[in-house]
Amino acid sequence: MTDRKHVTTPSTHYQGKTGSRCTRVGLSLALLLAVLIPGSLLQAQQPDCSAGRPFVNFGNNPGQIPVITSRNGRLQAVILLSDEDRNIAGTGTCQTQHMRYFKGWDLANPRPAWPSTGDPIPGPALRARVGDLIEITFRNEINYKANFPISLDAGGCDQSTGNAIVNNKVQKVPVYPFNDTMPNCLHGSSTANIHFHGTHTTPSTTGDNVLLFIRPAFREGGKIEPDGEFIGRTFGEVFRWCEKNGPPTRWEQMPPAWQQEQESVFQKLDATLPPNSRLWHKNAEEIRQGVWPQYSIGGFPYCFRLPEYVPPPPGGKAKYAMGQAPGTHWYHAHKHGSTALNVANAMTGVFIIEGAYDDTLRKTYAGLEEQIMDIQQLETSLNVLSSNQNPLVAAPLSINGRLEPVVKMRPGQVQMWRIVNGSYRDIIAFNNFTHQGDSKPCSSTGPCVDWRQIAQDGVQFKWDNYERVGKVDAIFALAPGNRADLLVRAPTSTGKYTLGIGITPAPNQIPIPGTLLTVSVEGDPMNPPMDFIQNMQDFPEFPPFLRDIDEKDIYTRREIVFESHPSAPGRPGPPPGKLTIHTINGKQFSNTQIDQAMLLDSVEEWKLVNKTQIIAHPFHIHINPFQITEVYNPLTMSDPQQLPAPWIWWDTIAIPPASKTLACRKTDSSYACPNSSGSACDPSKHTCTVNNPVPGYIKMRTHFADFTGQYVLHCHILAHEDRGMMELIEVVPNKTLNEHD
Ligand SMILES: [Cu+2]
Repeated sequence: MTDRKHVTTPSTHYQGKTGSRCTRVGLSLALLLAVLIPGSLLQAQQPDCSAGRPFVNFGNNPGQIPVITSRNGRLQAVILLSDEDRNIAGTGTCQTQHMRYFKGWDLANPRPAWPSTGDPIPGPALRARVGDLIEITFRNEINYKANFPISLDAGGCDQSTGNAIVNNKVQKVPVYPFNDTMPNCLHGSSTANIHFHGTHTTPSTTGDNVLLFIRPAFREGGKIEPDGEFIGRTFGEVFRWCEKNGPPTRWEQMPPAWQQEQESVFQKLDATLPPNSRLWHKNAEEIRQGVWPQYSIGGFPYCFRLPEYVPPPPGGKAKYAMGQAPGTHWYHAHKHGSTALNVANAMTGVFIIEGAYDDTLRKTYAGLEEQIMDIQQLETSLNVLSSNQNPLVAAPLSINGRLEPVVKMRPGQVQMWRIVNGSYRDIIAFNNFTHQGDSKPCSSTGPCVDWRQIAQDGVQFKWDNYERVGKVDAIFALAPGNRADLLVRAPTSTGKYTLGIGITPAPNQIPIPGTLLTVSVEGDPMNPPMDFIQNMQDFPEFPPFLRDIDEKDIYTRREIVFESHPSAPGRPGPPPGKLTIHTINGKQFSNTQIDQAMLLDSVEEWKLVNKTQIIAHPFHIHINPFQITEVYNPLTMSDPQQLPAPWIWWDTIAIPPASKTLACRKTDSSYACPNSSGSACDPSKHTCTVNNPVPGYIKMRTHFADFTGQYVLHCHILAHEDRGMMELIEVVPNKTLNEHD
């Protein structure tokens, strides 16, 4: 590492107090001859980040990461955002870093033992059922004064410098923000909120509202304001109101004590800040206009329902209704400007929403054992430059806070694995299991652990797709934000098997091989051995609201273009001192401009285009999932591919990158370049090279059912989102629903 061009950032402003390691900023500063300078290592004792420790599941046994389960139709949880020292693995390193984290508990069981292993574990798993009301007391108690002094979203972009050797001398050099500007830059990392990724609910007020900025509680003289007791009491009132009336729609519906406290605490904080960083007047103006205020301090009461599907009444006005799809969803911090850093700090958790899907699986498999896996890519400072330049420096992947953990299975057992790619950056291809030690694919060496996929992004497969896509050991890939449910089957004999993956920020690159976990098959064999589901009647029934969206129902079509603009033409990366600008339809995010407006209860078809080479920007839209009907990857497909129905539902999809190398089209006797450039096809590779990159694309269909309001679509490479690759969108009321049938 020392002979590469390298800059360290020993004290970037967005790091914690003990932040001390190389951020692996892949700068190509031509004038610098930089070498790695080790930072001061503040380690009281040797931290343990070793690979191969036991897998820590979510559950309510000692040592497990808690699961908070709904009762009587309500999930009542406290999620606390705080900070502590945790051990974080780098490439071959293990260091104690000060990190932000979520922890939480059931309101009925305040502050149970929280596993304190030093591992950067995710927040608690939430387990609710379709139809439930979700009541979450979110408290932000980050000690910003002591530990993250320049993290308040009160000023401009984060600034960081690094030490580099220039002309044989150690010098401070700027490494951020260069040409990034507010609000599309990394900033304000102690402000947070929670996105409930995969929920079909209201995006407004106390729902899945990512436009909220929730600051840490105010600290003065050893006290915090508002404190947990006050929050608990006033939010209790909010939830009782919400149970009766649904989510509040106006600020005046919040308890007067909360309204007054927010104003008073904001004004106290404002008095300590320069005028352009003060916030209360912005809230006051929104409240005056009857708009839900954007800023909170110390906490926020999330209250929303996960709707059960109710068919639109025959002859009625609404044509479409969606229910919440039961499945593996997740939650994570989503404050613009700090989403990537907060998710990299482990501010994520799994959100399991149960329904008929789970009932059938448990009927088919009595005592079905589940492994819940939150894949993380942990960092305390971000490398915003490397994702399109040097994929080799990605942070390692861990599961539930541990590297390559060992999952136990009994011989002949089938388990259900709920896998969330909660990494902030990388795409993971699930390749195969191999016998530990020999690295040979099991298919060539005898019985092995194998899998079949049963759900994508928290939406169950239809039986046809279980047979077609969920074949035994079929390779699949999860972009950041994607989920998969698998049935995993152990062989009837004992042994150890490793799960081989490929890690890449782009499918057009050769993935870096790695190991995600090991399965140790041990203990009493299952008698009789369990097997994959073989009969349609044992497979979860497909709900009617997930039927295919018909072409004749499409009301309108749009094109959404993702493009990263290098700051200098013809260069693989930005020039010295410049960063790539990430845009959607040619512009960066603005919180004052609606980029797409859709009519409630309408069906649309969108072409998601990627004009960037190398990077497969993962498109994600909140509130409603979509069906993918067509794919074009210019590198691998000579023509766009129509996908066979029934189509799989997704809420995040990596769009194939643009390419100058094109797959040639097969003709009767030879291969022809699909582009009209006249380029010749390489006879061995069947590819041709053209001058202008040909964009990749995905076509998807969706309906904007049930909920109006403003929310976002964005790239799920989260530093791209923070740096502007996001659109503000709105579903607007449909007058025909009121006036005509
Ligand atoms: Cu992106």
